[in-house]
Amino acid sequence: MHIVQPGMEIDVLKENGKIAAENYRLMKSRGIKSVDFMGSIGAGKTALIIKLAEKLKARGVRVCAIAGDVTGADDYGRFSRAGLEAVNCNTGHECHLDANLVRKTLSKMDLDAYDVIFIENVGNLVCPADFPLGTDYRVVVVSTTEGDDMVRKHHDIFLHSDIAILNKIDIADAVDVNPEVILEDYKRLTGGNKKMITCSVKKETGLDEILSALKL
Ligand SMILES: Nc1nc2c(ncn2[C@@H]2O[C@H](COP(=O)(O)OP(=O)(O)O)[C@@H](O)[C@H]2O)c(=O)[nH]1
Ligand SMILES: [Mg+2]
Repeated sequence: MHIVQPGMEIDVLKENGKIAAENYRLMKSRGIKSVDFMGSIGAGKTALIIKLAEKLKARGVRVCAIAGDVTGADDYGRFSRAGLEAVNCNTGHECHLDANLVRKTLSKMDLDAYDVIFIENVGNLVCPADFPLGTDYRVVVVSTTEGDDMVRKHHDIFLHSDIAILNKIDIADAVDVNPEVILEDYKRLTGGNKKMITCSVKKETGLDEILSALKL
């Protein structure tokens, strides 16, 4: 039987917050900008990170990716094959990265070698929301192939992220999804204070807008 003590969840989140603040200070002390990419499996996080990194590398920016997954090295392999320096970070069982795992991963990296670190979180729209990692930006990536109801079903992750991205605009018609519905839901949820950026990683649209939203 799994018993959760009263207050335990709060303590875990508090401890995570403390370590996230340390991660933030560590990366800032080395002049690194960092981004946590959250979102469902298949939303296009890996593909997006590869494209954004290519654009930054063309400008001389030194980028590294942390590939967060429960098990395996699939995304790590994709980053590496795309010529993006990467570090693999398996959670083992957990459905999200946490600040402590990221701290351990950062400790294995040569932080003086990078200007930007992109972290790909474990694919889902629930668990990562509660666990900031200490990045400059938290980004949620969703795609048209997930249907039009993800904002209505997953308030927390959209409220906890700084930027939302709607990917796979190129196949919205093919999957019978009207992007306007998702954009409207997002606007209603966030009170119109934040913008959801539409993009197609495949067709390479919207990528410059994402970089400028990340101030990169
Ligand atoms: N049509 C289309 N496919 C995409 C787009 N972005 C990603 N994909 C595809 O969607 C699948 C999942 O992408 P992936 O980057 O692995 O998603 P992740 O699980 O969020 O990392 C892959 O087959 C990608 O090639 C896009 O903008 N349009
Ligand atoms: Mg991936």
